Amino acid sequence: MTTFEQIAPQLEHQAIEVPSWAYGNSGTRFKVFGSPGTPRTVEEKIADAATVNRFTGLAPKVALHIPWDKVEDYSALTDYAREQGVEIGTINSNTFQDDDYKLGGLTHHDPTIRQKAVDHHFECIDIMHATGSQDLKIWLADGSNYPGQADIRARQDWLNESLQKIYERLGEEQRLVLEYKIFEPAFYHMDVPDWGTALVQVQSLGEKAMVCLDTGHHAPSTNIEFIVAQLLRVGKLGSFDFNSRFYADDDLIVGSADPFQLFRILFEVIRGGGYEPDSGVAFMLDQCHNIEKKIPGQIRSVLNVQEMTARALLVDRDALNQAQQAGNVLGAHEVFMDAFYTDVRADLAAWRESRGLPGNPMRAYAESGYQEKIEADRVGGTQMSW
Ligand code: AOS
Ligand code: ZN
Ligand code: ZN
Repeated sequence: MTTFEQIAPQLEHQAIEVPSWAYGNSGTRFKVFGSPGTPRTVEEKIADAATVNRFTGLAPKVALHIPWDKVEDYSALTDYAREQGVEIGTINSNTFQDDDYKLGGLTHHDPTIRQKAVDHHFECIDIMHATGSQDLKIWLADGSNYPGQADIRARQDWLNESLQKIYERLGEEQRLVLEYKIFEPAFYHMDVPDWGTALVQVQSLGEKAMVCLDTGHHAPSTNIEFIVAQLLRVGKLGSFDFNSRFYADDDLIVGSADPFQLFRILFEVIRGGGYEPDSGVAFMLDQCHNIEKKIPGQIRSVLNVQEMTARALLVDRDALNQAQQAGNVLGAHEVFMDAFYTDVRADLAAWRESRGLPGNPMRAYAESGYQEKIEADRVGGTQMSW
């Protein structure tokens, strides 16, 4: 049996990047609810992200989305983030909210629109230089709604040309991570619908191009941990967008809908070396808090990832391997499930306290007065959406 004491040192380096848009108002196509205390500026979003880190020690970076988080001076924003105790992480591009991109961005049939989308990514890379960000994350809304509407094959070539241009612009230490999604907003075909397409595209670019796996972007019943294993096997898993879902891209709190799936994913990450500090696999959240308070929503999320990581680390890999080699089907399954069913909450609370963190970050935040303060202070101005 592996014990908590044995795995505790491996929890030290865990880092989960939080998305700036989790602190803004969001919703569905039916309604975006406003909520008291919502940031009115990028700085206020960063302050909230830093608060999540202060209470958990788990979230040292905040991802930005351009143009949602556009500012005049990114060096000043980087300094501001550092003063708050966090770094600016991944820069996310956005080619889904401009009328020109109605029929596609990087894959559009018109080369001038494709170039416009490429230029947007060049701007993102400039921002990355100012913020010291490593990753440019590209998620494309590109696709079509009706069979025959678009040349789905030519668009793969146009996508590749566009990505090539972006890739060539990257700095030495920078990476491009390409995210795939099965559907939405396009409903007939997406230009990057699955990990196979993402892999084919990034493999043709080079070493600095990787795949981003968003856990909510698959068909129901997809074995996501298998995709994790395969991408790690070929060295192309660049990052995760963690969230959980009941139906499609629900963007709910990671680990809330299916904690066992999160456990299985994290086990394969660990098994495949993706949890090593220098593995190059970035853990990120991609979530929206439509009805719950946003900061506690984020605290809950990073704690869920930590808790399932601890349980996945508890899998006795030697015993598992022995049982597998012996063809002991139920013995191997039992080793796996023993770890999943281990309640690590009390051990984690004690471990946090030993490091000067609150044992129960949810309660500590609720008692801190931060929520009441932002609700009182942030009146006037315009609350940010996403
Ligand atoms: C969209 O479904 C994707 O998950 C992207 O990662 C997107 O950029 C993010 O959700 C912000 O909307
Ligand atoms: Zn995502
Ligand atoms: Zn998504």
